[in-house]
Amino acid sequence: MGQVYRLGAPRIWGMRLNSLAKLTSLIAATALAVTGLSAAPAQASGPIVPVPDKQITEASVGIQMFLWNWDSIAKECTNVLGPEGIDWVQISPPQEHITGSTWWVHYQPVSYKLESDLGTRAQFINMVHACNRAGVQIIADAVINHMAASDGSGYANTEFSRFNYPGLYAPNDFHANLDPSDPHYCADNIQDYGDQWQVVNCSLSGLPDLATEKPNVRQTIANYLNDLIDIGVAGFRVDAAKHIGAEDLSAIKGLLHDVNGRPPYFGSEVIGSSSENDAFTPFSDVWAWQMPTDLVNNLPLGMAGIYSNRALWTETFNDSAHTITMVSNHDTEHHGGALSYKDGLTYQLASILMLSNSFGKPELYTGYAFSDDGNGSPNYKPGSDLYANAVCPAGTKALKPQASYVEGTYICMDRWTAIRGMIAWRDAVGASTIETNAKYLKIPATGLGRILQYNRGIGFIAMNPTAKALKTTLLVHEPKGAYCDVISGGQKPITSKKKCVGTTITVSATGRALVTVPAKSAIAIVKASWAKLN
Ligand code: ARE
Ligand code: CA
Repeated sequence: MGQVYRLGAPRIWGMRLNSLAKLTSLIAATALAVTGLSAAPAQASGPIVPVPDKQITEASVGIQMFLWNWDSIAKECTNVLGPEGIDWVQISPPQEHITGSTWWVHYQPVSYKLESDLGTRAQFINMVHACNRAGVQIIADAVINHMAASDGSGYANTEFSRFNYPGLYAPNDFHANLDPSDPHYCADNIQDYGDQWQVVNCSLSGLPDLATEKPNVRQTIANYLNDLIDIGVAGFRVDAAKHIGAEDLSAIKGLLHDVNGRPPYFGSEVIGSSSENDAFTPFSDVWAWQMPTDLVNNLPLGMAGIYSNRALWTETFNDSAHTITMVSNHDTEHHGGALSYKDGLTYQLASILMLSNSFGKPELYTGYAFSDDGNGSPNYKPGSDLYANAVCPAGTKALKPQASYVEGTYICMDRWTAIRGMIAWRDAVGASTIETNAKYLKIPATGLGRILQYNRGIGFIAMNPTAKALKTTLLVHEPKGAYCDVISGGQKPITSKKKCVGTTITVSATGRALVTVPAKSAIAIVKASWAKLN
């Protein structure tokens, strides 16, 4: 589509919708009871391999693994993501989709069979179990606002037409085919994103819009999501949530099975302002859509930019406990408007900045190298109609951003030394708040506007977005002694011989250290490692 990602005008309709939502779910539940369908029976037994029993909070770190097939994610959970402390993985949509080699076929569901070019149902189940065992929750991308914009035969040979999906939906389950007197009837595409009625009832780019106010439609969607929950999925990134609307979406959530005794996790994709998001935060998290733009604009300006970002974030986003922070996602990477792997170290630094900030719940993003934004990965094998296993750069090339990648190579940001180090840093430092520690914010005279340092009493980080290394003395506020930098040293920066894997940082009795912060990079230490070295 290639649109510029802009923020919609603030709209204040959240409060009204929230109370309506409760009423509607009550009505839906009553209607289901009358029609004899059962609504969300309490689950007798959980999945075979239980979901890791933890909630997604600001202390968690997630990652979107875009178009990784199920076998590859299973291996990555076991070998990398679990051991390095990733808490949750957002996977691409798992349901049957239209055929084709573009990445966006996955956003046009044909049925809710777990058969796609990313893997079979058996492979999906295997992945969920492997990740759950590794302590990594699976957050599935749920495409439930619409179905496919064409007629034909799906990836798993399901016959369908645009408004007819045997066993799931009949034509009158779509807004376009309701009786014209129905208040939800809309046969057009959304023309005005400022008109909330259109946003919910009309079609998004020709995608047939499900009548999610209807109890049978809600229940069909819930059956699909409950299947995923019963397998062991922890929650959902709800695609096009803005077009479902908070009222219908919260009612659908009410039909779902619990995960570890709690409702499943919901992240709602509502590209818009914080006031537009407000309707969704009573039952879900939302993404910080302005953040990728802020990073693109401000990070190249140096630390002054980072300062203004930090202030902006806390003012313009929703509250920290409901906000997922992001540098990019699959849309911004492919349609434009965010930093990407093509920006190399600057992209990595943006992710470091996000992980170092206690505001929000950080979600990293990693996909594959591409030249044409619409294309799926060249890793897609038209002959077999399957995505081959993700192949990361070989050897030490997997450990940091590369200047260029062979098309189709997976970027595998989760393996970068600096990212691994920062996940550990956040685990140690992340729970403390900026407010408590704002007094430690300093810009040293030598690097005015270029280095940010802060010390939360348990960790320290200095970032340098410029193209030149900066050597300077910083007030680190840590006890005297030697520390190992996690940016160059990674998750386990101390060797068995008590040496640093990367850079050693020596702090004086006055809490100062002479440091060299590499270009477009950072240094970061955790106080917890002090006792091991000194
Ligand atoms: C494809 C073709 C279209 C064609 C359509 C139907 O590109 O030309 O009309 O198929 O045949 C993805 C791709 C689309 C693709 C679609 C279906 O990105 O290119 O369309 O799959 O295959 C709005 C929505 C937001 C949505 C974005 C893309 O509000 O929900 O548009 N994002 C999600 C996913 C996408 C996905 C879909 C939804 C559909 O993340 O990957 O589409 O399932 C402003 C507005 C936003 C608006 C944004 C962009 O910022 O405020 O609301 O986002 O502009 O238009
Ligand atoms: Ca809709």
